[in-house]
Amino acid sequence: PHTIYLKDYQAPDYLIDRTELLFDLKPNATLVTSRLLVRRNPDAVKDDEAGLPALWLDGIDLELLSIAVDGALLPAQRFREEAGGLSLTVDKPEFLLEIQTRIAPESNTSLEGLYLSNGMYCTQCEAEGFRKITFYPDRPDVMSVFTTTIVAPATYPVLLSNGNKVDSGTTEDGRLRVTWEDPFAKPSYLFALVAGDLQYVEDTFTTCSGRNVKLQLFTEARNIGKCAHAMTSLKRSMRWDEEVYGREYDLDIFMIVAVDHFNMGAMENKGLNIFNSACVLASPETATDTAFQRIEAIVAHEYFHNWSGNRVTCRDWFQLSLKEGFTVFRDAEFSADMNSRAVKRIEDVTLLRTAQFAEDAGPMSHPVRPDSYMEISNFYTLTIYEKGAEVVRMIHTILGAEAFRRGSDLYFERHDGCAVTCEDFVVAMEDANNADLKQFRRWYDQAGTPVLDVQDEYDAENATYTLTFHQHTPATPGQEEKLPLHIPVAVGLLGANGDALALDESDSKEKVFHLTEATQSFTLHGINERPLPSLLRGFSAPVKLRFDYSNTQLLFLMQHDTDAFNRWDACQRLALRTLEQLQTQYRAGDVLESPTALIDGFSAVLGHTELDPALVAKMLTLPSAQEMAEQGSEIDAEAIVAAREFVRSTIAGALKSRFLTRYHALDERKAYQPTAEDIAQRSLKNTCLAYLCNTGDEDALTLAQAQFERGENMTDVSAALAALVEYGAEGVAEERLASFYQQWQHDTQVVESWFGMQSSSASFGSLGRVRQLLSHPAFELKNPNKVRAVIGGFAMRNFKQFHREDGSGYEFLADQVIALDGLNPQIASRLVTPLTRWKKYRAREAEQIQGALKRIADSGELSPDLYEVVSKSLT
Ligand code: B3K
Ligand code: ZN
Repeated sequence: PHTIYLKDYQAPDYLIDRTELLFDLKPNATLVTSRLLVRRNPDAVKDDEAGLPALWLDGIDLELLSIAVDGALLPAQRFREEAGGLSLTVDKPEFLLEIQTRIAPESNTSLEGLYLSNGMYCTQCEAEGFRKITFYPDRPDVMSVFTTTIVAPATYPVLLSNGNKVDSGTTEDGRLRVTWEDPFAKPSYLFALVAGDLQYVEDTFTTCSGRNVKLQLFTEARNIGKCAHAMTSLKRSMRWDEEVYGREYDLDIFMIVAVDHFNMGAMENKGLNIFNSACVLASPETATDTAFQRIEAIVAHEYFHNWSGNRVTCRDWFQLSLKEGFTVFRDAEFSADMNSRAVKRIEDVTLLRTAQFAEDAGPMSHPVRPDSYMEISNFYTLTIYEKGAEVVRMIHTILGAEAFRRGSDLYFERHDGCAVTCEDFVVAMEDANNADLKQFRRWYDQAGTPVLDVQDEYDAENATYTLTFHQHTPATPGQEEKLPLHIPVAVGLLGANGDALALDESDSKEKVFHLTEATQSFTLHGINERPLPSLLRGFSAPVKLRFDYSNTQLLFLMQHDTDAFNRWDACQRLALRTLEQLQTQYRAGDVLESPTALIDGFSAVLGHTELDPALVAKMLTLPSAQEMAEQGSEIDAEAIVAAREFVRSTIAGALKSRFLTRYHALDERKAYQPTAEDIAQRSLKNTCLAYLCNTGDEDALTLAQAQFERGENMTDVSAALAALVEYGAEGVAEERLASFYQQWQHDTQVVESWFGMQSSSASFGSLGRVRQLLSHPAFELKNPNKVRAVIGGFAMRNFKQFHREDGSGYEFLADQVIALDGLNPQIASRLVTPLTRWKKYRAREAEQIQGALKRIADSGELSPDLYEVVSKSLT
């Protein structure tokens, strides 16, 4: 595998004005005929005097049957098949190219290109999957108008592709034929095809200009009762995008298809979004609140791509965050508007701090706009998505909501129908507002998480309060020198009675300081008492903020901060600090000290009945072991587990009666609804239940048992089951798991979470159990959801068992990754992540993990995907 650099970007030599595709579907011999109107690109770097350049077409795993130019077969000396594609010498500036290839969807286990899932044909083309379908300039800056004809046996009554259906009929031999035409020019990565025996639910949406759009959601017959929530989410997204961004849908039809075998969440193909079943199908009996909210967010995300991604797309894959960062920001704001804003922010920041900060500090660290890659599939990362969204959010914060909207309007207007860069986005934001984001641009090309150290000084005599900020970003692989960034820091001040203090004459209670230098001070005047600062409100920048708060100050912020996010964050800081101290005590062999400050804090929070229960639930949730690992300088897995278990059980014991009171108060019998209010209530109730069961008391487990048996909705049932599995006796857990499986074995989504619940359980999910799950009849190594549930659940969410001191967890993961690489490189390369950060562990674990990685490296020829991650991790 070789490295591709942004600096080498060159405009394509040829453009494809029209693409006509004909698919004759057969599981092991699908014929693909393409007719391409090819034209020399006037904007290419060129010297045509010396003859026209060769036309390069990407192609992988294709059997080439014929090539014709303007109706005549192309002689053999005019083309050459090479690794990864086809090179043609045509010597005409414009021509019609016809190519026929044969492919075998049935044996395609990479789930990229055209493949079969439960007997249904579907495609996944982003980033470079189209080249597994036919020879084509498979790059996002070649945009073409597509017409697609599908021919299939009558057993595949539903034949779908992008755009509008323009023709349908039957062939002479009785097969079905349908033609779709997509009037919007698009890159090949947005192409999609689906063929199957599917049912659908239908609805309509009237756009702001009064056009009627048909909405269809396709799935296998057994899932037809699980489509309502996604449909509601879709309609809400469409309305929201009109209201908040002025973006109207553009085709007459919008389709969603649910597919069981899918590498990621979903895909925004023009007019035909394809979804992982787990990210679109839900019913109260089978899906948890978390699933309901995830579906709402992903449906919105993919829909929003219609503008931020499809109408305006990326010039090259280094610009991926242009569409992903922006679209994640858009979907986060949508979810915030639909649900609790603070809780949505807390969830996103938790993910960022846990996983993106770790990525930024590891061997795969890269900027939001990377400057090189080996395999683009490896760059669909938390940095591109989540940090990219934070960068867009900071632009929103710096410019303000109205100015941001002016910028986005200009961006869409200026670049509609084009393939552009992150730079174009920033320039549009500047031009629309006469703003200067020169220094801000560094966020796009500087990797690593900035650390922000803050000191304060109060001058009682002059009533001034000064905050001094010092920023620095640690070096990352290939980037030693870091420059100061433009960091917006939102700040509020609290007085001794807990009131928000006025920060200036106009009485504002919150201010955004713009840090642009390595060290910078800001002085506020007219501050008549020593204030307590509430810093980086709403997490206004993706940095690690350090300020020397005392426990008392953190408890005060937890009680009084008007910024809900910072209220939670104060609680997290207190918990992280407590856990850190306990790890030190554990390592020293000392008696672990009771976490009294944290208990006081939790007790106060639990008593706060007017606070949003969802926020309370978040505050009561301890940082995960993964987050603790990211926090410290050296990872001692055993100490992390010991400290965390100690804190949890001590809190559970100390506050048992308060948890019980709150549990009963929240345990109302009512019909399930996935509303923000009800979800909040259930989340706190089930948080209380988990703590109660953590005491191991019989009455608590009986409570869980009763909740499990009532079976009112999947949220309550699975929370109760998870608590029984984690804290109940092993025999009880086994029995409940078996009866649950018995009941739900025919529901794929439920079975997936049943797998995940076991493999991620610290007490139940031993390696032995996980191995058993791998040989369970419902497990399928070819299904990414099952792999993620069982193997991912163990390696990524079961810190305790995965890090067993004999290193068996690491060896197991290495074996699975090796086995998977032959089937599905993208999944193998994702799954290896927990092994990539070995340098951060204590010597013994570091050596074990490094050994497992080396074993993968030496196991034979790796896919480019896995090779890149493993080789970068080992250097
Ligand atoms: N754009 C797709 C991701 C494709 C990943 C390809 N390996 C989903 C999304 O972000 O909406
Ligand atoms: Zn996306």
